[in-house]
Amino acid sequence: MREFVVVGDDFAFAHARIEVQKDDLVQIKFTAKDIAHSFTVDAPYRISKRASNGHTIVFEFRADETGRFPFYCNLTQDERCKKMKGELIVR
Ligand SMILES: [Cu+2]
Repeated sequence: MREFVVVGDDFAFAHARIEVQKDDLVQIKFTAKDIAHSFTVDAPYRISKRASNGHTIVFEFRADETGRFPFYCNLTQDERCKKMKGELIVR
């Protein structure tokens, strides 16, 4: 299993780049530090996980599609969440 720590804070992600191999099982520990944020990836992965401020959530998925997929925060509480961008790269 490939494990990644992603923190959403001050309208950015760190790590903003997650690089794995096809068929890896990927575990993300996602913390929203300042306010609530989400970790969202559109099709084909269709992941959307929301963490409340100060909380960490853990989830897993199988990286079964190759390509480069943006991840972002889809919450609308603050306009600046739109600036939050990262990339999932599956080779
Ligand atoms: Cu956000």
